[in-house]
Amino acid sequence: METNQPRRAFLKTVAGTGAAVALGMALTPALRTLAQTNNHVSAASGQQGEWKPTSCLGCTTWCSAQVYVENGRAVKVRGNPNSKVHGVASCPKKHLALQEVYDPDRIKTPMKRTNPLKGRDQDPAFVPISWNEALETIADKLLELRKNGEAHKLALFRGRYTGLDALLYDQFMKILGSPNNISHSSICAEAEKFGYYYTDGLWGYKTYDVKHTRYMIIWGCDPVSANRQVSFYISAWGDMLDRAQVAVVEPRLTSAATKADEWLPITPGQDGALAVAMANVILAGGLWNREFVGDFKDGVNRFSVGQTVSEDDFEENHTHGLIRWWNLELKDKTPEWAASKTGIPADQIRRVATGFAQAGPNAMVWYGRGPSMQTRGGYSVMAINALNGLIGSIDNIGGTMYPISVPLGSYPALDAFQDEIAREGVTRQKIDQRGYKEYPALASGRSGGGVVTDRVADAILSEDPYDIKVLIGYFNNFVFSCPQTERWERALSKVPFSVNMSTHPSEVTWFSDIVLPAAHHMFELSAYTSSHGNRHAHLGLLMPVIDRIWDVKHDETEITWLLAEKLAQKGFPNLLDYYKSYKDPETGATPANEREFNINALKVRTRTLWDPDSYRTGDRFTGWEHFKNIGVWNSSAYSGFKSRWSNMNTSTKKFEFYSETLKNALQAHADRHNTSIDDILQTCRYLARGEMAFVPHYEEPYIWGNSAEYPLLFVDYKSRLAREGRSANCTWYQEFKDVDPGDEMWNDVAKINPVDAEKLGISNGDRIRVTSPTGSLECTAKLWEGSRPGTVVKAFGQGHWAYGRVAANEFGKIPRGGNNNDIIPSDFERLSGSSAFTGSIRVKVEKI
Ligand code: MGD
Repeated sequence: METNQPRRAFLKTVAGTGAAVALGMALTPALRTLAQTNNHVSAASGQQGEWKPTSCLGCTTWCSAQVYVENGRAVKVRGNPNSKVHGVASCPKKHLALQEVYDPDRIKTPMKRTNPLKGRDQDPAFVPISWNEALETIADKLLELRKNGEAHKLALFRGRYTGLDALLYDQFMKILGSPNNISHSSICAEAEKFGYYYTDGLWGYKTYDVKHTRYMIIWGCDPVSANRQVSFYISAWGDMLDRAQVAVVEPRLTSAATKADEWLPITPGQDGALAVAMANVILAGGLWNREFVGDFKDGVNRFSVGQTVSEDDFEENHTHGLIRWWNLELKDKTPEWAASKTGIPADQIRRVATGFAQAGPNAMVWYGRGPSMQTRGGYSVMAINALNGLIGSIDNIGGTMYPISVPLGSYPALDAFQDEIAREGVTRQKIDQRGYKEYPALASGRSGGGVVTDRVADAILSEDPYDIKVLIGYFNNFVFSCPQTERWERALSKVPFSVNMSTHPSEVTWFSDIVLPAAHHMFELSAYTSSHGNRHAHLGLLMPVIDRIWDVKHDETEITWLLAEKLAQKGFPNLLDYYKSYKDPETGATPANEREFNINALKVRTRTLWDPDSYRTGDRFTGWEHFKNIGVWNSSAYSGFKSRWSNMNTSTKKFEFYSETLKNALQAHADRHNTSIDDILQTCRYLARGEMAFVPHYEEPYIWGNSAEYPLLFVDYKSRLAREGRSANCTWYQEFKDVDPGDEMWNDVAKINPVDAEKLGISNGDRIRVTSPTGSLECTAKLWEGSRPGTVVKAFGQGHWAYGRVAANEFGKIPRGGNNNDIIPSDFERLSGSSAFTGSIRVKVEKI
């Protein structure tokens, strides 16, 4: 399917004027002037305003921002023009933060639960308490655990975070003696990293050289809406479209697809088939990159469909195992073979693969959650990234890039502050069951190296490996954001004592015993965050650009210090003694209170960037005050293209079409459980056996539900307004929800192709129930041709029942719309530990 709308004009406007246009408003000349000046007298109020630097944590993009503050009030936001990553450009999400910070539904004071019963139907009956009472209660619970030899029964849940997270997430836990710091990474995108790591050695996120690319295949993500560094990419998109061909592989018409040259509306779960067929076309057509991959010794292409090739005939340069990959997997995987599985015509597969390879090496495949966060997604994304390997676009101009590192200072050593209890506690098995036979979670090549976030609910319920007695959570809402939410409701009801540090009441808050009001990251605290894009990395400061309106504190630094003080008063001084080792790098002074601790930690960590005597690279500053005023440090522009070739972080240092790195990791995991790799793969629901386990390959998707009872496949995606799960109490989110193709304002729609709707007797606007094998939700039917026939497409984000008065129809009782996680079963891409949100779930739709 091809689109022919005037794509350049549309996207350039979105990019150039940031969210204003995306949100449906045009910038008047007066506003444009405002956006360009640093200081300004408001026509409305006559007040002098000022642009102040900070950063946004609305998603993994981590943009540096500026906030226009007038008369003490934040009134407007934009990208920080000093950032070389995105400059003044900003995605729409950043603007929503204004409504978050001034939300009347925020948590304004510490509270405690007075209803001892926990459950969705139990009003917690919170009452306000003092900070002192809250801290006393928490400190007592922590000390009780240690006294009873149960230090490990403390768990800390982390969602989004700042660069200072180590103070709480790592150091606090290590000194108290618990191994259970649990992040949200595996409900975010760990399986994406798996595809890179086991081919080109990066356990992390790529950046994309979009300004120099000539062909882009976007696979299962929407770079102008979500995924990485949206602010930069939307600003570069219009020019990129003038220069490059774009093909989008997606079961739904995304924002990027509306302006692409080709849309390949793939059947969910069949991504691996498409990837190996494209590889077949590239090799059989002799289109691979000789400089990167190598060639047949006599220069004659022997990749012929159905024929094996002798390894002796080919000499590889910067890659490993190409011939084995061809012989084991690719030789029979023609576009005709893939067409029946993917629903994409063979000629389109051939055309896109050929155009992409001919544009190589200045071309890229950019993939996201769609093909990766599937039950058998690990091998699919290895196959997709292997296309980048075939055309030599890894670490190459116009291709995919490794992140540029930011040279940060180290934190003071903490070993001396860990007592016997702490040293023993941290050696325990983590509560998420990582490293169990069925949860290898092979992050960075290690058995149990990564988190399995969503297993925690079941582990708490079954007390395997043990029970959790004290839980502290911040900046996360797992009752809403993890699959099969009712398990989390039961699990949190079971934990005897839990603390939630949050800006807003949430579904997690509902089950908590103590609630602490958190400072808003973008406007009310000091920290840092870093990002990369546009051939640069930046480190941006988060700054208190406005006075705190309510009695809130920064969770990672201030609350942590106050807890350390309380613990010291009660006879456990180790944590406070350690935190006191954060001396001010300028004066050498020991922190005397939570604010000084916060600033010292920030200065210690970033000293290599702002202190002229510690300077290493990138932007130069005259000192801390100078850095604070600018608000962002930039690296130099990346110029080391191809330096990673034969210098990759894989076992062979090469790009691995036959992954020795994965073989080693699987073998280590199998050894740990005294079994074979085949047994591990069977346990993890993969079909591969023998040598197939080490090459990127196609597997039939593992699907929940049978097609007779559940005829449609469910497609979950992120709104371009989604500040992860926390936009729904902003009226702008509801008001402008139709910026997502096919969506509607103040509504939550499941988008169904008219062909399917007719068969089901469903009309536009009908109230419907969508049911999967593990749950159901209610929302509105939208007939939309942008949904591939056979699918139901629905944005994640609505369905909150305890996130404020806008997000719910009736707070605490009736959600607004439906939460996709109520119908997504708890399942995993086990090799990476990721939750499976895509390509794996069948549903039925009924009119109600
Ligand atoms: P959120 O749901 O955004 O985060 O899931 P989580 O990590 O659980 O909830 C964040 C909580 O932090 C909210 O309660 C909010 O009020 C609070 N909060 C907001 N600002 C602050 C602050 O400054 N400080 C503190 N302390 N608290 C704050 C996110 C996760 O969801 C992610 S990262 C992804 S990528 C997944 N996306 C996704 C999806 O696309 N589809 C489906 N179905 N599920 C998904 N779940 C995942």
